[in-house]
Amino acid sequence: MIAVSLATANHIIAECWLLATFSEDQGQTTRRFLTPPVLQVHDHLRQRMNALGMTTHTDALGNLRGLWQPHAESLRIAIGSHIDTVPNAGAFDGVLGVVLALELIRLAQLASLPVAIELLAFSEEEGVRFATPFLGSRAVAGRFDPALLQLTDQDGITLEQAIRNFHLEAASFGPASLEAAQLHPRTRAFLEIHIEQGPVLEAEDLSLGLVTAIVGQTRCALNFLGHANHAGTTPMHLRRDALAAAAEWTLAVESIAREGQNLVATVGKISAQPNAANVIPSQVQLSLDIRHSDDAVRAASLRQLLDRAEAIAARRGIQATCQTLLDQPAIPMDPHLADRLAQALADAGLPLRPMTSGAGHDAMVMATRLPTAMLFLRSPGGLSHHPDEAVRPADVANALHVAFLFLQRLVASPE
Ligand code: HGY
Ligand code: MN
Ligand code: MN
Repeated sequence: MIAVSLATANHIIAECWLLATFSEDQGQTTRRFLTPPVLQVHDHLRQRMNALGMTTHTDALGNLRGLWQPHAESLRIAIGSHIDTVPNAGAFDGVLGVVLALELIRLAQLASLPVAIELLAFSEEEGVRFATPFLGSRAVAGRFDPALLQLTDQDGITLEQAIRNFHLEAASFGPASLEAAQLHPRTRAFLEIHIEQGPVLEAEDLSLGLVTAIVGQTRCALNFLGHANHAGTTPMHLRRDALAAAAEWTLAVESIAREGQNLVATVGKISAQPNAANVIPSQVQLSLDIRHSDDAVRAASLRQLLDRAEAIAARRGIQATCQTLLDQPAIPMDPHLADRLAQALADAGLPLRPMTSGAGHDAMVMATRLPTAMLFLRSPGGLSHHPDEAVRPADVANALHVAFLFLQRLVASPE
């Protein structure tokens, strides 16, 4: 029987705060895909893994991977989460799952559990730098489309160039290294431990949640094309103002999502050209993020929003176009693994709270490849994607304890 102390939990939290200092921006945590601070995170995690006797390597998509394998034929599982962040992020989204996995491996070693564990520190889950999420886990799950290599970031650097610029151990990047990034075929299960990033566990005063499914999400890039003109001489009725159209549509997105049941839709990014106070905007780009647990509802709602964009544009004499960047179906977690997690929660004397994840996770990509389970920790204040994101030490201790009990159950009965 193991007991996870609050001291251990506090060490884990302190390590997440340390990793949060590895950032593109001074004084806040921003760590986009394969930017320089990722090298600092890799150096730190690689040292930790080597100290645990793990072998490590960086794969073709910049995922840092570590392997603890007591015996060549041990039951093999993968555990991990992402190390990239949104701009001005908190210290726990993604990284906590990686640091917890390190401690879980240490506990498995102390208990001489006959299990091989691959630790996956995914390089790109948020989809910030190339507006496309889950790049790292797509490579591990064998779902990476090489056409994505031509995506460009805000500086015009392609995804392929970003990979080549990063000091990857895999000297030659190409189809062979992409193939080599795929999960070892003997891997039986994937576990991701993550903060809930929402208000449910906090509202019900619960420490942990058992994820049963992850909602589907669509991400689009909208473009409103109007006509620039002089802000002082152009009468209002003669304007083709792209920003006014985009603003009208943004409010329509909010009102249509409010009318839906458990539908969420967000316009998070906007850029306007020529972006001058005395010029009527000729063109506006907006992002759309729309999510629902039912794929048919998500598709129908997206159609309704795009029809609305076209109607607004037509009335204003401008054009509205949409490029879909991600169409990620809702994904159920593996029921057998969920049962074991439920048993582990009971073993730990903790209540069972099955729940759907409104946030996307690498687990939804990994679940297309192998049986996958997710465990949530309470998000104090229901806050995430915010520098005040937090976790409670007791919840971290509970998560580690339940994950260890889950491992024990998996080893005891792998089928
Ligand atoms: O956007 C999300 O759902 C996740 O935090 N990447
Ligand atoms: Mn995350
Ligand atoms: Mn996130």
